[in-house]
Amino acid sequence: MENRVVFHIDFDYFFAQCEELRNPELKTKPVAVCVFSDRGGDSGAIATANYIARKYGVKSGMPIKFAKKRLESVHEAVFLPTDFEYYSEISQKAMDTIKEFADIFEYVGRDEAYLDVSKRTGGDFDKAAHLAQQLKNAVRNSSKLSCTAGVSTNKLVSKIASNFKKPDGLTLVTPEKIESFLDPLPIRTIPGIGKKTEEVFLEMGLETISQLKSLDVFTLNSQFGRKIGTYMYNAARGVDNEPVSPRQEATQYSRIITLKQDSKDYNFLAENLEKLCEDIHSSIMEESIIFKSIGIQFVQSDLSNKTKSKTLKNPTSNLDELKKTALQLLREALEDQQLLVRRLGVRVSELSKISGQDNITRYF
Ligand code: DCP
Ligand code: CA
Ligand code: CA
Repeated sequence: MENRVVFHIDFDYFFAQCEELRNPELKTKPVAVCVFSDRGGDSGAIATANYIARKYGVKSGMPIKFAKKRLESVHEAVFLPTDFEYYSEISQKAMDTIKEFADIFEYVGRDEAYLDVSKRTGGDFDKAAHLAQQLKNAVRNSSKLSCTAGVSTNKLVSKIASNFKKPDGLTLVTPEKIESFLDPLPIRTIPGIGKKTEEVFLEMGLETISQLKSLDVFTLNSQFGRKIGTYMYNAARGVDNEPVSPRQEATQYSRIITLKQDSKDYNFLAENLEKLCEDIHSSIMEESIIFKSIGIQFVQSDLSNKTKSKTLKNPTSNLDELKKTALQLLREALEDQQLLVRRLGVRVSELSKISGQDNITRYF
């Protein structure tokens, strides 16, 4: 087959759109969904906002206080707390619909997925555009959600394409149009390139992807390291060979080990538990995941199981908080412990993405 055909699908103003679904009156008002911090009051950050609120400059990541200031004069503005369970429910339903359109389905996060549709379109981009429109209609029918689709030959260009026109967009970039599509875009539109990297290029007088192409791969590698340098070199040319790899939503991460000796000694178990926490933490950081529930597990000397878990007030990705909670669960679990512990495990669940954006490491 000559062409791969890849879709990137991204739900529009996702948390805020979910809120509009269960309360249609919100549709005509500015809506901001807030992650309130433990400090109380208005401390915390905006998770996302609907497009009406965005007109007032309200953005993801902005302190709630700033957002309230921007909407000060708008009395009907609505600020809501997050409800992750509800958003996941809607996401699952929509993702089930989306999967049906894929030869290979790759779950990226609650509001994002890649689809390889090379087989069913036979590499034909007219067919692909039609299929993407059908997918959007099907998602609207099954879940009432609007989403945006990027259609091209690889994950990178499809992702940039889906970002190009939102909400409710469909951007098709055929192989022969990739260069003219990418050239005028700001360097920042390359996934993984953040503010800091953008500034480095601006200082070099480089603003657009076309200008970025003036740097050869050796210059980029020496400035950013071989991995990132090569990634940028290829990205500027719309080159990305990363396959769409089958991936479903992870609902939990867990690790379990067999202890060097059976034990019910707090210090011995705590030491092992901390290592397990560190291990699990490094994999969830790679995936930019935050969690809300923490559990520990004993497989006891008679092979029976014992578990304890705790749900946090707010999702976190903090290692100290993970360790602290796991150790507290360990202490509680050992209070009436008769049997020795043979295997020790830890798990985190009720997962979400740190943000809708992918970590740059995913693009290598
Ligand atoms: N999110 C978050 N904090 C951030 C960014 C995002 O909590 N700093 C959450 C809320 C979003 C969801 O992730 O609804 C998806 O993020 P996106 O970046 O895809 O943004 P939206 O879906 O909200 O808007 P868009 O229409 O631009 O895709
Ligand atoms: Ca989105
Ligand atoms: Ca997203």
